[in-house]
Amino acid sequence: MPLSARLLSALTLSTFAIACDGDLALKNGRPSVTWVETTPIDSNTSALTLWVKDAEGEAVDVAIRWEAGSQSGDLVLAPGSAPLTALPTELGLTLEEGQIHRIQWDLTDVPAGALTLVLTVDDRPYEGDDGDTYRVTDLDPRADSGPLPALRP
Ligand SMILES: [Ca+2]
Repeated sequence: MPLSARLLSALTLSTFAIACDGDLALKNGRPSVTWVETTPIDSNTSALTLWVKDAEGEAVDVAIRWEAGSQSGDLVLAPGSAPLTALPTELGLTLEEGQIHRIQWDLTDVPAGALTLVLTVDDRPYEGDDGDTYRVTDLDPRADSGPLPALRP
């Protein structure tokens, strides 16, 4: 193959690779939290179950805050809890609700009664925009909540 043809071929290949990268970035499905549920463990700890979904089955970070009237705070994990970062979602690819995860929530600084959970879900924590935010209202973490929907505002 003449040099010019090889150069052209190499150029075409690299252009193709760039185009593919662009397509992949555009096609990233944004992750979501679909449902949450609390189950009390003791007076200051509740198990928080959450279902997390991502179209590509990517690992997802979930940041959670609570709001109760004029008070609010970051969710504090109880000692020994599972993490809220790099949550796998592959097992939920074919499930409408996504993959189930369960963490333990330290309620020491959380007031009694119902509150709102604000969950931000990100599959690309080190690049691009922050993830989408979902809200769960009327959740009492010291009670069996049953599954409650997480909704976009
Ligand atoms: Ca994704």
